[in-house]
Amino acid sequence: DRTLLPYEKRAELTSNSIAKRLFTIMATKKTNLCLSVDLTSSTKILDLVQKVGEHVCLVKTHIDIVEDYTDNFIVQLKELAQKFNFLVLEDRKYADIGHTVSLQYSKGLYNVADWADCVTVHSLPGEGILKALNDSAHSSRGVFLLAEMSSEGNLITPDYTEATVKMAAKYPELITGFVCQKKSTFKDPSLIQLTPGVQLESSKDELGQVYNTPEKVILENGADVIVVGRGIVSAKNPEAQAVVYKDTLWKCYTKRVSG
Ligand code: 5IU
Repeated sequence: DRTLLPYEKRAELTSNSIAKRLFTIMATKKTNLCLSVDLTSSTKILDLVQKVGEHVCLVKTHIDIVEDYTDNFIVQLKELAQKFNFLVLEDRKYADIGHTVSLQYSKGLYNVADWADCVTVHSLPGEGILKALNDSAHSSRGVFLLAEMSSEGNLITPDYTEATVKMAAKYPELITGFVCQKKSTFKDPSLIQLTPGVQLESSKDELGQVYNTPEKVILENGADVIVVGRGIVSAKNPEAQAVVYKDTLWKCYTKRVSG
């Protein structure tokens, strides 16, 4: 059972440098919280990250929703990443043919390859997408491959999930882990399970997002890094709420690894 090993042990097993760093950050900062900063103003993003940076292992961005993007925004975000010791995941969900994805990854306005420690990728187009990223990513970069989604009625089938996990096994140096919802999805303890769709109470939003509780996703469903967006971002006091999430999530993890 991959989920019973502590993060510091799993850090020793990885072939991907970002997975190693992320496991190590989680173990040293004692947090498995990933903040999804889905805000459209760069100053609001930086203000929030300044407040919660010490409580998270990973900050997840959607760079294409930022209305006032400048290269300086990235410089400042990376300074905060250094200061607070967290990694940056651009949740781009690449989904095109390899050639196009290599351009989207390393060209254009955002130059994601320059600054994102890791990115999310669909397996839908086939292996070429991983080949492309493997060629254009430098050695300290990682990919979270989408094996499942949190939204109601999504079209991913069990066969698709299984084929996704098989595809990842061919690129151990590139793959940081899977975005998935279930413990049974993969077995390899060197890979990280990133799970979105988490709030303190189970619920849904009006557009099909499904929320599970920390207990459920960590103790039953095998989540290693837990993505929280509106649970923190829309709270009256995001900083205080981040601490509540961090403590709750970490407690579930320690319970899991202590048997
Ligand atoms: N996200 C999901 N579900 C998924 C995948 C990504 O919610 O299956 I893959 C993203 C979308 C959003 C964040 O950026 O994670 C969750 O935000 P909320 O906690 O606000 O729902």
